[in-house]
Amino acid sequence: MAFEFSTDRLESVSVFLPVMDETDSLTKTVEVILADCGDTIHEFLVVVCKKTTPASRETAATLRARYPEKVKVIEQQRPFLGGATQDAFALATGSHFLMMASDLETPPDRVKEFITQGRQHPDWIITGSRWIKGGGFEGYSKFKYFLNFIFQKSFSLMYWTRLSDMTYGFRLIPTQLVKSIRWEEVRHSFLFETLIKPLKLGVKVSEVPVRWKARKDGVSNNPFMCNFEYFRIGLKTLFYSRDRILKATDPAGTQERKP
Ligand SMILES: Nc1nc2c(ncn2[C@@H]2O[C@H](COP(=O)(O)OP(=O)(O)O)[C@@H](O)[C@H]2O)c(=O)[nH]1
Ligand SMILES: [Mg+2]
Repeated sequence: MAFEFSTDRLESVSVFLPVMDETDSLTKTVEVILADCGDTIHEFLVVVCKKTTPASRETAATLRARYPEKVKVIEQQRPFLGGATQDAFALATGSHFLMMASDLETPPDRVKEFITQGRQHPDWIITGSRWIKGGGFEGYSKFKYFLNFIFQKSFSLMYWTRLSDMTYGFRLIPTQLVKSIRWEEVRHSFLFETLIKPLKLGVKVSEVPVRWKARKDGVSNNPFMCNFEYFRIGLKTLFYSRDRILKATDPAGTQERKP
């Protein structure tokens, strides 16, 4: 039986923007999204950490001053990209949560398409795919392209799904769902975890084609060796029960139980 939750409308979106060394690309991301679908955007959760550069912090502060009712700048508490996302999950108040990056590798002009599909299927996950028709890679290393292909094929077989891209961190998820799940990963492998755990719960997922283009602003913060963590969470989750995936709640359903 699929996990039941009561998101029956896309009312507003909380946009997650993690920042390390981005400046102009962060500004462009916010501007494009506001121009295309500003009415639906409830908030931008800009998450900064100790390693975020002074120039990026300044860019975030400028955006906050320009759009004080929309932009929130958050000091991250949990470590790495997965930790930054989990911090934002806890604070999000829109009906839906949009995971993306601020380096333009998650092109902001595609956000409107995610929202259109999210309105049609408010209780589904809408996820970006670089592997379906209309999507693609530009400036991705040949080696990573090959590994990514093998990884996607292997895990789509294991999870028995037609999904073509389970690791791209460009994804619209009902906020109620992200707050119900017990998350584990803190690095980039978290991007994969946010798809496979809902899949195991029976949540439906649809794909939006996206052309991925290598960033010009700043550099990647995903050490190659961390790619192995994707296998760990992918294999573990395959054997999880629904109770292992969901957070435990008290009988009134208002408080989390401590592990
Ligand atoms: N706040 C925060 N942002 C991060 C962290 N790691 C990565 N990011 C941001 O998350 C986005 C995706 O990370 P990136 O390093 O480009 O990963 P890649 O595209 O998979 O190589 C970028 O906008 C980064 O600036 C982190 O530990 N904390
Ligand atoms: Mg990137």
